[in-house]
This record gives sequence, structure tokens and C-alpha cells, in this order.
Amino acid sequence: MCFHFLKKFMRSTILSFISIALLSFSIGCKEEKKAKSKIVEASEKVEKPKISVIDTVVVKDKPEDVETPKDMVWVPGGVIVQGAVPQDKAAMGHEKPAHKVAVDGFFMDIAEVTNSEFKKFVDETSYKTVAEREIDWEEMKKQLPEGTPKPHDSVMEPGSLTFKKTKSSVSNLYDFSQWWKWTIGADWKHPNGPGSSIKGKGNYPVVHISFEDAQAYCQWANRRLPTEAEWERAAKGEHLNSTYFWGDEDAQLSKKANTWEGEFPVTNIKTDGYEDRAPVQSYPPNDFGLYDMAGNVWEWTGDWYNTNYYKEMSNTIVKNPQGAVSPYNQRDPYAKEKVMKGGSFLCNASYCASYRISSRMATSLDSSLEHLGFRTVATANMVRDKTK
Ligand SMILES: [Ca+2]
Ligand SMILES: [Ca+2]
Repeated sequence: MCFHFLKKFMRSTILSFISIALLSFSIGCKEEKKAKSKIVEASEKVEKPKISVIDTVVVKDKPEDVETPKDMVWVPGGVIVQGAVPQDKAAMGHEKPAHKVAVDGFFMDIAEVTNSEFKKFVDETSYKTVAEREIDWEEMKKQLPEGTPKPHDSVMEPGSLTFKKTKSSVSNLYDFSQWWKWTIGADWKHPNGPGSSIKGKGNYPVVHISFEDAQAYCQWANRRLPTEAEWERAAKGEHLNSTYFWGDEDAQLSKKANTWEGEFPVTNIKTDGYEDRAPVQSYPPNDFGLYDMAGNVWEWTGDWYNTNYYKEMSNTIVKNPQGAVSPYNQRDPYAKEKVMKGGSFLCNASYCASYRISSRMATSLDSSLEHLGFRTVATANMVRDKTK
């Protein structure tokens, strides 16, 4: 196999495997504006959630018999409108239509899970993240068109996706391969690839975490990932009808969140103080005391990503919705993706503005990226069970 062919092959195969929700970038970004009609025409139906009750009686306040776990806060239950608010000009098609959901109160980590916290889990369990394992071709090919040939063994070594600034302006922001690089040796302990480290960065968010890795951590910690509805309820705080957790003013962004400032992906002017990840809690919290619900790193939710889900939800009020029953992305029928929320240090107004509350992206289950982490939640019952 000649080098040129291999290189091309790596791009088409490895990158689509890792899928970065590239789709998501395109869905979440400019291309979406052109593709609204296609989404409306999508033919695949979402199965109706089993719990489609019109029951809006929720657990609002923290039960008195349960102590708030360390480094968590109680997110009060309520009926909220999930999805784009009318004044949000950057809202994408898959954030619409907005629809009411009823969510019971729950506990949530005040911050993204940090390197120190993840290290404790790994030290106790010897867990190996997906990015640290050889690529499983049998799993990989399930997310690729039938007949896709197996890549050379040299590109099946453990690795993850890292971000590299471009040297000059990018005219085609759809082509993510210009700034995302498959990097052998990149993982949570080497977030920028071989030679980088997390030494002295215990209070930074852990990244290069796949969905499976996040779930394994949750199981160890007796927690779970939030649903998308829970995450959005938590992010809103008392700002129930705002674009951002602080209101609708763009001008406050630099003081409120770690995002990309300047021309993406070539110049970062760092008005917010950070070019890539920032230590957790570097910016003010939202109304509920939750930090970095906008920016810093994207956060996994437990919900399947299905491009038709919001449309199916528009005429009912579901209590504690668990997301779509099955994954579906009309742009990539092979993808099995979960929803992630909050945006990251790479989000920019010219591109995704994904630090907005209703913003969402999709990432395939086995993907890991240097801007994707997570935080955990627990119900009152989960905390009770743990303290028994
Ligand atoms: Ca920044
Ligand atoms: Ca975040």
C-alpha cells in the first residue's frame, strides 16, 4: 500500500471512526443553516419514550434525610423548556422545537471531573481507557460502510484526537481534518499527545474520555451521567429563558467561560486567560453553584443522539426524559452517538457558539477528544443507597 493511499485511508477511516461528531460540528454549525429542510424531511421515526406520561409533579427540594455529597449541589426539580430560546439567533435546527420537560431534582458535580479524581479511580481499579487500548477493528467496522478495508496495523495503535491550530485562515470550516489530528499516544495522561503530561494539572478537567470510560467511572463512584434534560435544567439555573446561564449578553462571555476568542482555528487572543483547558472553577458559577456549564470541556450525557428526537417531543411533556430510544443521524446512518453539552475551549461565535445552554453535539461511543470530559449526577436514592 503506497503511503499516499494509506494517508488518505487513515483520514477517511480513522477519522470517521473517531467521528468527533464531526457530524455534530456540521450539524451544530454553519452547514446546519442550509440543511434545515433536510432535517424536517428526515424519514426515520423516533420510537416514543416508554414513559410518556403527562405527569409534571416533580421532586423539587432536596429530601431532608439526605446529605449533599461533597463537591455536589442539589439541582431543584421543575418543569423547564428544553431547547432553543426564541431570541437565540445562533440556535441550530437540532435544538428545535423547544419543548417542555419535567425533571426531578438531583445532585450534580459542581465541576467537570478532574485529572485527580479520574486518577483515583484508575489507581483503585487499574482501568484502561479506550484511548489507551489497541483499536478494536470488529467494533470499528460496525460504524463504517460495509466493505471498508481494515487499516494497516500501524494506525491501529492506541491514540486519540488532538487539536492543532492551523497556520493560516480556514475558508472551509466543514473540513475538521484541518485542525483535528489522530495522535498515537494521546490519552488522558497525555492530553496533547506524547510528551505532554498532566503533572501539576490535577485540578484540570480530565479529557480523552470515551462514553464507556465515563460510565466506568460513574459505576465506580456510584453515580451516573446526567440525561440531556437534567443537564439543561442544571445549566439554566434561575435563567429559565436565557441564551446563556448569565442572560443574553454576548459581551460577558470572556468573564464567564473558557472559549475560543479570535479567529478559529488559527488565532486565539485568550481574553478569557486560556488557550486550551483551564483549571475547573476558573470562572463564576451559575445560579445553582455549578462551574463551567459553558465552555472549558464538553460533557457527556447519557442520551442517544437522534436528529428527530426534539420534533417527536414537541407535543407532550415527558417526565424525566431519557432521550431517544435509539441513535439516528441522517448524515451518518452507521453512527451510534450520544449527546454532549456545554461547549468547550474551542467554541467560537463564528463557528458553533456552543456555550449556549441549548447547544448540543453528538459524539460516537468510542470517540475520545482533547476537549471532551464529563461530570456526574446522583439521585437522592443513589446517595441513600451508598450511605446505607
Ligand atoms: Ca479560552
Ligand atoms: Ca463544561
